[in-house]
Amino acid sequence: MSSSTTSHAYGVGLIALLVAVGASTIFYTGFYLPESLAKPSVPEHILKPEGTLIIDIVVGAVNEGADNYVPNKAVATLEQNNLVKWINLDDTPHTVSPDHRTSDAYSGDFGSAGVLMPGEEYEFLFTAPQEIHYHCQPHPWMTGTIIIEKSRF
Ligand SMILES: [Cu+2]
Repeated sequence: MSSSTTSHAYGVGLIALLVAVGASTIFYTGFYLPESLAKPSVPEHILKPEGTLIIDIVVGAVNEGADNYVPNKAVATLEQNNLVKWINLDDTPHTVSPDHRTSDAYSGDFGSAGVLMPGEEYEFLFTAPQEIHYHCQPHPWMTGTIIIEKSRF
């Protein structure tokens, strides 16, 4: 009698354990994983800033010593103009390439995918403060800095 009670209790314990493992697996794969892989939640004012900061790649930018990215050390403010757009006004293809690989948690890796042909644009939405030094791949003497700052209000 006592031995059958023990094995019965053992069986119930085992079932409870299996149910617990099953439930936590379902929770982990069904709820926790998708949540943790999703993009971070970013305030609406940062996703849709009031304005866009424009950086021109000016005519003659290809020439060493000439102005290239204008403004060259640009400061964008979150919620105001954290959408930044580079426009190639020069008649030569250029890139916007980070000196060191960098990414934004929401927007992903920073940098133009390939060259910007004359007239083309590269746009990036920054969602957190950071400072990036970048350059043009075919013309490494072309360098610029973009700084993203928190809004003061
Ligand atoms: Cu260039």
